Amino acid sequence: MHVLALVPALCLVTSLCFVAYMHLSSAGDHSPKTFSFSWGPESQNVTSEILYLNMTFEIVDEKLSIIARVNDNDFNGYGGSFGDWLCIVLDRNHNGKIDRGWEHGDDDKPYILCASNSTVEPVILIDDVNCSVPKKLPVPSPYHTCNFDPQTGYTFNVSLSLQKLALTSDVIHIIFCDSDAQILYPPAGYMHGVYVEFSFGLDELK
Ligand SMILES: [Ca+2]
Ligand SMILES: [Ca+2]
Ligand SMILES: [Ca+2]
Repeated sequence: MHVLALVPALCLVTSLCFVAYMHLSSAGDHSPKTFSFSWGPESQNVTSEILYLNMTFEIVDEKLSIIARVNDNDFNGYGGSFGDWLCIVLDRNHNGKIDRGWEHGDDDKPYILCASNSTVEPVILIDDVNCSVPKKLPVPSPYHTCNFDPQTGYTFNVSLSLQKLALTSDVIHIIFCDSDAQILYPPAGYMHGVYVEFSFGLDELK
C-alpha cells in the first residue's frame, strides 16, 4: 500500500524558499522512495513557473539508482561550457557529513552530471551551490544518462555502485544548475539554480 506523507522540511539546509517535500513510499516492501521539492518563481530563475525537483531512489542490481526530474524550460548541452548539470554529492569519505570548501571540497568527490550525458573530474564542492571543475573537456559519463522533454524538462537517470561507495551515511547534497538562468544572489552565494540536502533513507531501500 502506498503511503503519502507531507514531511516538515526540517532536515533541509537550503537557504532558499521552497514549499515542502513529499515522501512517497510503499511500506515495508523496499520499493522506490521519492522526494519532491519545489520553489516558487520568486526564489529561482530556472523557470518562470514553480520549479519542481523530484528525486527517486531505489536499489537495482546492487546499485543505487537515482532518477532526478527537474522542470527546467530550456535544454543546454555542452557548448564551450558545461551547459546544464546536476551535481550529486554523497558522503564518500564516511565522516557523516557533506564536505565543502577549497580544503575539503573534494573529499566527497562530487559527481557532475551534464545534460549532454558527459561528466568531468575532479570536482570540488566549494559551498552549497558552487563547484570548481578543472579546465578540461567533459568525457562520456559512466554514471548517468539525461533526457530533455520540452514539456516536462530534464530526467537524469543515475546509477552508482553501492559496493564502491560503501556508504555509512545516507546524506545527499543535490545541485541543479541551469546555465540559462540569470544569477540569483541569495545569502549563501551566487547561483544559477537550486540545491537541497537531505537523508534519502538508504536502509529502507535494502
Ligand atoms: Ca531555464
Ligand atoms: Ca536550461
Ligand atoms: Ca563527508
